[in-house]
Amino acid sequence: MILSFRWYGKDDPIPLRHIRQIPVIKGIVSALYDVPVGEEWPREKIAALQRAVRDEALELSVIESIPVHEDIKLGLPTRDRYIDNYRRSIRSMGALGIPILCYNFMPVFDWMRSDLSMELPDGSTALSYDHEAISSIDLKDGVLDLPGWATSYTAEGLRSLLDAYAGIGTEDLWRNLEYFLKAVVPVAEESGVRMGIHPDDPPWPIFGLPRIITDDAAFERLIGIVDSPSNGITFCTGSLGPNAGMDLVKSIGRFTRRGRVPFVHARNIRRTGKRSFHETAHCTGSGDVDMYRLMRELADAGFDGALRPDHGRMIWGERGRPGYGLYDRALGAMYLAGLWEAVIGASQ
Ligand code: CS2
Ligand code: MN
Repeated sequence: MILSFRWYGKDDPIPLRHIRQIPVIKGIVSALYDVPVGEEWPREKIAALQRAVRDEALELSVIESIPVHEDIKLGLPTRDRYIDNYRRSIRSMGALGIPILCYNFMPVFDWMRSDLSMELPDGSTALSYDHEAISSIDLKDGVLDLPGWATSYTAEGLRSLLDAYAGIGTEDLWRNLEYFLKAVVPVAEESGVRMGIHPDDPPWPIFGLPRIITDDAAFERLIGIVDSPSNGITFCTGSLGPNAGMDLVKSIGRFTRRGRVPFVHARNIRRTGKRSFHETAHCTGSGDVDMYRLMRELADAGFDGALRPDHGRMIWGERGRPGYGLYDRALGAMYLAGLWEAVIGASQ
């Protein structure tokens, strides 16, 4: 298992030098943040990122993410050009020996929360989600009015994108995902890159937009589209955790045993209602995700991919990118490393 840590590149307020001081971290999860969505990632830029990581005695283990252009999700005729670029970017990853690619297929928005700094009883803050609050938001003016939330869309851009999705239902989205996977997975396999789709977060539709990667049935359907070790899952415990009907331990074991889990996001959440939850510290006692049993099951299933602490709380007065401060993620990393050492009976 490669214990890894997400780094947002040179603009991340947390330097690699600090990440390196977390003694258990071996891998870095990163991306290029200055390539327009849909364009090919220049190989020399990926190589420069890899060099910067190696200069701190770490390894660039995962690219998270190469974003999938909305035209691909919408199934527009322009998608073929973007898919071609995607394939070329994957080839470059493979040529540089970067083995894992995380991506998602969520329309318009990535993860969604109603509050980016909900105060927990101990004075720390965490991200939280309340379905009623999200459902009461009206996007017709193209403005997502949530405190602290930055979207990359102009009002006009968001409005026209939402219009474009008006005719897209769940099955359309599956069809478009299928088209994408059939085009890119063979290239990933040839290149020695394992792709892992990130589940939808939260795992249900928001703003009337379809969301499809939400449970075991979806994973089963996904891996059946192209039967390849390169067509896998990023098992994000915090994204799936709000789905109370899912047995995460069973699920992670089932798909890991089939060789389809190259990457794990370890994050804990506490469910506070049918469609409400907040994030917590990583440890089992803090939330509803049984981290110990998950790690034991992963070890039993022979997990050999990368794993990273996902969102942390803000503690000790730290300020920064929501979910991506240093302190709580570092605590999470140490905790996860401790669990892993115990379940495999050896240090890494
Ligand atoms: C991440 C996602 O911050 C997070 O919750 O897990 O933003 C993730 O990077 C993307 O969904 C992957 O494409
Ligand atoms: Mn995640």
